[in-house]
Formats: sequence, structure tokens, C-alpha cells
Amino acid sequence: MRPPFDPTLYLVTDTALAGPRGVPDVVRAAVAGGVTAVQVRDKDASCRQLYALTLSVKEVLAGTGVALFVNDDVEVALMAGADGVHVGQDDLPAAEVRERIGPDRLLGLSTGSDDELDVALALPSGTVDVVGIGPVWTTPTKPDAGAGLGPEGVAALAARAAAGGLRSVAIGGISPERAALVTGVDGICVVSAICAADDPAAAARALREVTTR
Ligand code: TZP
Ligand code: MG
Repeated sequence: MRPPFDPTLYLVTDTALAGPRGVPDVVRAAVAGGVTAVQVRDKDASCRQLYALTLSVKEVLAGTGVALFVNDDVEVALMAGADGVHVGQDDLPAAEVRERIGPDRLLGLSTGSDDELDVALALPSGTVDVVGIGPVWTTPTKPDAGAGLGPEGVAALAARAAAGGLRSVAIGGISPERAALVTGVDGICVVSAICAADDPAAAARALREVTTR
């Protein structure tokens, strides 16, 4: 059975932005504020560090029902017993990742254009559980993500994803102030809006207020 996954408010972690508080404590606060899914992402971590970080976050999420994804690293996701893995366009192909992780884990895939979404939609049903669509706005968190698609561009891709049976989350530059502009997706995904917030629980609550309106 694939684990339950609520994409409404999806936190992607950033170790540098979490700072001395540490990622697990930021995740704990964010979940108290209403985050529904978490992805451990740390591009600077070694494999071993990512594994240790994933285990720490898994401990925080135990019993919460919040799904845990690992960014990029399929082996870390499997060894840590995460609920799923999230891959981008430069990572291993989604079909191969699905083969490796089997039917009982979640798979997310980043898409930022019609062509990338076409590839996701052409995969056998059940290969991908959720597509990340973005960036909505240009973001300093991922400068190489390129120009923003804008809320209209995201909504158009999200409509195509939904028509093809794929759930979607929007990512890139989303703040509590901007969140209401993002429509058509099943959830929003943030890094800095929560990880860089003085009060991650309050930031999550503010985002949830918009997503549940
Ligand atoms: N993929 C596309 S934009 C992005 C990722 C990982 C970063 C989003 O970060 P923020 O701080 O929510 O703009
Ligand atoms: Mg990646």
C-alpha cells in the first residue's frame, strides 16, 4: 500500500536556512503549524549526512501522518524507510526510480514546462504520484530554477496534470502573502517561507489559512 499523502502544504527543508535551530526542530514546529508533507533536501550534505538527517526528521514525523520524501537520493530514501522520493529533471528517470522503489512508496517529479509535463503524463499510471510545478516566481533559494512561470503558467500546467490524473504542487517564491495567487494545484510547496521564518509554526499557520480558504 502506498502511504497516504496530503499535498496541501508541503515543506522542503533547507539546512542553511534552518540554521542553529536545526532541520528537525523546524520540521516539528512546521507540522504543529499545519504542514502536511515534508521533503528532506540538502544539496550540500554527503550521502551519510542526508541519511542521518532523514532519520532525524522521520523520528519527528512518526505518528503524525505527515508523509516524508527524500530529495534526489533513492538509496537514502529506501534505507531510511522514507515514504517517498522526489526527483528532478537531472536525476534518475522516473520510470527507473519507480522500478527501484517498488509500488509502496511515493514518487514526486519536478516539472517546469509543457514538454516536461508531457513526459510525466506519458508514464504508466501510478508511476508518479505528484508533480512539482515551478518556479512560480524566481527565487533566491534556487537561482538555477530559472524564470518564474507566473501563477497563470502554473495553473495551466496544473490543469493538464489534473486532466491526466496527476496531482500537483506549486513551488518557487511562495510566501503567505503570495499564496492566494496560486490556484489550480493540489498544494503549495515552500522552502524559505517556513525554514527562514523566525517562527516556523506561525508561518505554516499563515500558509494554511490561505490554502484552506
Ligand atoms: N524547485 C523549484 S523552486 C525551488 C525548488 C526546490 C525552491 C523554492 O524555494 P522558496 O524559498 O520556497 O522560493
Ligand atoms: Mg533533484
